[in-house]
Amino acid sequence: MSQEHPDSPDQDRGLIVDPAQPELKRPPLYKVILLNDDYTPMDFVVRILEHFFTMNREKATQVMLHVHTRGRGVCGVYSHDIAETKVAQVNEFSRRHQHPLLCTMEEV
Ligand code: TYC
Repeated sequence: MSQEHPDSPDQDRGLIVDPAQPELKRPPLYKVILLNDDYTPMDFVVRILEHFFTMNREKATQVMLHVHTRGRGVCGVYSHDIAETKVAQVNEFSRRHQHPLLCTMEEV
């Protein structure tokens, strides 16, 4: 009586099965980038960095000064949806306060 499972060794016909590797690619990450301009007050930029990127005053001031002198700077690295939300929140907040400050994102 042969009630064995088809995969059992006794039924093996020498076929080597290469199990498919699951495709597990890490989701891409995005840098949220702040751009310099000539008009947005420095303390407004510091407030943005404290509020939307949970930086303390010292870190926020350091990042603001980096953007001011270098033209752009990274505020943080996030998944696509979080980065997109941060960019929208910062740009909307800036517009509402009538400042030209711009925030953007790019893949890491
Ligand atoms: N350059 C602005 C000024 O001199 C300050 C500033 C810093 C603006 C960073 C935007 O992302 C910015 N008032």
